[in-house]
Amino acid sequence: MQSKPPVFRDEKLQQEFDENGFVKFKLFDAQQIERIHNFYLEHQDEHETIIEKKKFHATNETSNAELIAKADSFIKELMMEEVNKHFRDYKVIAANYLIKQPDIKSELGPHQDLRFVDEEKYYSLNIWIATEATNKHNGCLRFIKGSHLWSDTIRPLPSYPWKYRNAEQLLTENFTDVTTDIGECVVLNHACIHSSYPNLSEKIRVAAIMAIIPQDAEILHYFLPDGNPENEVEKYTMTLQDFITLKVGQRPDSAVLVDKFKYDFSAANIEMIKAKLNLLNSNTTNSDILYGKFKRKLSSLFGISG
Ligand SMILES: O=C(O)CCC(=O)C(=O)O
Repeated sequence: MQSKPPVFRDEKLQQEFDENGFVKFKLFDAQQIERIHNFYLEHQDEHETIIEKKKFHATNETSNAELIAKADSFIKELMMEEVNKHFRDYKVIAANYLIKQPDIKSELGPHQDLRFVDEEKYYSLNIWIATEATNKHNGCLRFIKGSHLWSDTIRPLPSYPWKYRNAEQLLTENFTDVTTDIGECVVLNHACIHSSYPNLSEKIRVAAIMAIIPQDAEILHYFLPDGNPENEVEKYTMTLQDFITLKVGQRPDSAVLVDKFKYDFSAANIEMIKAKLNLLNSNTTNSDILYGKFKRKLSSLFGISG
């Protein structure tokens, strides 16, 4: 069992989160959910300026600083009506809408989210809540149970070669679907491998997320400049304002650079992944060649692949 500082008030939820890397429980009532949905509808046009290019999109990809700040404070204020009842000793980082247009291209492939803290000592997490019940048909989440414990990984912006790039097929075959009812949230460890189905319904799927970290953890941000053959990663300490003003693909404007280090981004051993998945005797093939050139692209704070 991990000795990282707990943030859940309920021990059972904490234990499930520690073991699986995610947990779901009822957080909001129907009126609160309606307010989250209505705020999105009021700002739908501003959000949907990018839907020609992206069928899965986030507020902070709009490059609309005013909208990003407004959505961030609206979601934080609303979430805080309930979050203190369930969490303790934490601090909030950022909040955002995540939208799936009704389109097959709204699928989100296997990924881990950004690394916001020193994950050898702490974890960071998203509280994710959709404004209607979610299932396989309209874009629910799915997870590789326990994958946050597989290995320590640096996950910088704007893109990097993902540790599990050689195992996308294997991962896709081994996800656990997490459907939700109205008002249920999913809390996910940013290091846990997850994905979400495309939205094949007739309506947009609207979700809000808020990222939090343990109270004592420093907020970190990792940046890997493009065209950097040495894979030299820059590590910054961040303020909340630094996240709001962070521009896609760019270094933070005024955050403090605390370290630069070379990092080995080689792919995970496929046998290790199979062992973790308890699949050592299976015939699943190694898709290393197919995905060998795959580079994980992160276009938003929360690790959305572009
Ligand atoms: O909203 C989704 O479909 C994906 C959410 C996600 O990947 C995240 O919260 O990190």
